[in-house]
Amino acid sequence: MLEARSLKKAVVPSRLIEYPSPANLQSNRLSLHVIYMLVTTELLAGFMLLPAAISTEFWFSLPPVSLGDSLVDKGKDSLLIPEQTQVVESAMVNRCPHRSEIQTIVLNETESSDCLILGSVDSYGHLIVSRLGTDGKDVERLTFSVSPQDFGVGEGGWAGLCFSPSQWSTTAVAHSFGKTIDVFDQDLHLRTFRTLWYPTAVDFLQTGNETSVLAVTEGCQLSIWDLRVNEKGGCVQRICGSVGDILYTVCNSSTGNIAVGGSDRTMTVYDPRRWAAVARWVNCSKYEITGISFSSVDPNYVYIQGVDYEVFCGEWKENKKAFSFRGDSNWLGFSKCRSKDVLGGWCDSGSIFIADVVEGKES
Ligand SMILES: *[C@@H]1O[C@H](CO)[C@@H](O)[C@H](O)[C@H]1NC(C)=O
Ligand SMILES: *[C@@H]1O[C@H](CO)[C@@H](O)[C@H](O)[C@H]1NC(C)=O
Ligand SMILES: *[C@@H]1O[C@H](CO)[C@@H](O)[C@H](O)[C@H]1NC(C)=O
Ligand SMILES: CC(=O)N[C@H]1CO[C@H](CO)[C@@H](O)[C@@H]1O
Repeated sequence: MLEARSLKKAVVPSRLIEYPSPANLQSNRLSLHVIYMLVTTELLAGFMLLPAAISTEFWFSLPPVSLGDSLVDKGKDSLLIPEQTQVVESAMVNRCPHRSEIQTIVLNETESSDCLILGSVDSYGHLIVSRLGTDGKDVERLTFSVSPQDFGVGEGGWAGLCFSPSQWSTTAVAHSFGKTIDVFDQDLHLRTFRTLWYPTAVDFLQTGNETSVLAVTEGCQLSIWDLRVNEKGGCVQRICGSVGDILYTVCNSSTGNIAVGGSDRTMTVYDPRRWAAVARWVNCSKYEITGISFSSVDPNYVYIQGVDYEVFCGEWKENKKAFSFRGDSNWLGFSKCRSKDVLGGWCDSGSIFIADVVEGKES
């Protein structure tokens, strides 16, 4: 059983981000990195990045959370009640010269513990990857920047980005308007996959020790692409959902399952060995689903984020909700740490929410 150990709310000073721009429905515009520090008691410090008005990114640090036994207060229907805290430090990340609205930002760890890789992509598909110190300070200037393949033509729109789990320098960039997924090794263009519909989400999958496979949601379909395959433009699988619905999110679990969700408010989990649905959680969210992440603590649990400002955690096989929390206005960005159950959301109002979830005591 999972339990929330803390839920904190902090307000981004409005002088920093005066009028946050909304980006697209499913844009992923918050990235979270958490550092565990050992002092006398164990402490947890949060760290996040959000893009502001258009094209700059900000870095925030929150006060450490003590990892004591105290659990979060809960209201009706296991709705967690946030505890107010304050941003202790903030800075502008000054080297992401995007010229249009940032759509996705991703932070990834590197071999060295004091350095992170920051990737960002804007609405024209312009990708910038740079290094960032874990203290938010510059370690090095820009690492590399790649202009979209169709530079100068086309229109802006949603764009997504993911790093290969085995090699951070391998990056996939999805550009909605161009109906393309471009794969790069640093700034070297490796391949373009052409989707049938506007892509809405992209994620690398790991099948065994292979990491050349990508999952993409496009329209009502989940499509799977393999860098090693030439036939059919690299598309190795297409799974059709109900026509007319739009999928907005795809993610994989440590057990290999793949989950998708979207406008029909339903989450479907597939087994990639048979491409059969192993679970469906119909109408689980009140509004359209724009984000799903499997728990890193227990892969039987997922976190589902909807267009309103709710996020809930539940057991996907049992279709059973465990707890939820809410932002105080629409999410502008939401993400879960890659390897820990720490979730962060950024709201239109300027509030940020951070939840820390652990394995509960009773089972
Ligand atoms: C996975 O790695 C092992 C050992 O490195 C190798 O023998 C095997 O062929 C790899 N499998 C695939 C599918 O590449
Ligand atoms: C995806 O699956 C691989 C292994 O199958 C795992 O290492 C990785 O952490 C998974 N990603 C997520 C977000 O759980
Ligand atoms: C899910 O919601 C739709 C309406 O959006 C409704 O028609 C359908 O019956 C619901 N299904 C279940 C299983 O609740
Ligand atoms: C999402 C992602 O690419 N995560 C990677 C971040 O970096 C570490 C170490 O280099 C990898 O192990 C992760 O898979």
